[in-house]
Amino acid sequence: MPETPVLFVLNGPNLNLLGEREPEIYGRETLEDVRGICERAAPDWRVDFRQTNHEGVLVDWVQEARIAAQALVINPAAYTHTSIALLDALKTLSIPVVECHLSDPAAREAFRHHSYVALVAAKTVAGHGARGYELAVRAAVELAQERGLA
Ligand code: CA2
Repeated sequence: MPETPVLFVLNGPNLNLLGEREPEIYGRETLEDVRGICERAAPDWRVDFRQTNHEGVLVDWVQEARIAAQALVINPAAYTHTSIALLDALKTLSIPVVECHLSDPAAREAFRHHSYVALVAAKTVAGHGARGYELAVRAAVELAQERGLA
């Protein structure tokens, strides 16, 4: 039997506060709720779901995904708009990358309008709240299957 494919779902700074603050922007679900949404959206995959407040840790995890994952969903939070280091790490991947945001950054402050991650993402899901993760996971799984990775 082939090995269970692995999906990394990586979350950036402050997303550990999900459900506790600013529900009008980010919704009422907690990050643990989002983990469950991701696991249910990919029942045939092992979902490795993580959050960090540190840019370098996110870079380390993207590098880990090169060898350990067949697809990646990432909500880099504020690093979306600032991190060339993260972009450079993502550029080294040959697995599909799907960018996911709870809110729609394009409809918010001007400083959120540019995404470095969008330069390498096969798809971006934004503005669907926690359910957006379900859409992002399904898209990542589909892309990996299309590319023969899973
Ligand atoms: O909409 C998204 O998912 C964002 O990636 C969230 C980031 C923001 O910087 C991006 O522009 C869009 C912020 C995450 C902060 O998460 C919080 C959650 C609850 C309470 C406070 C912050």
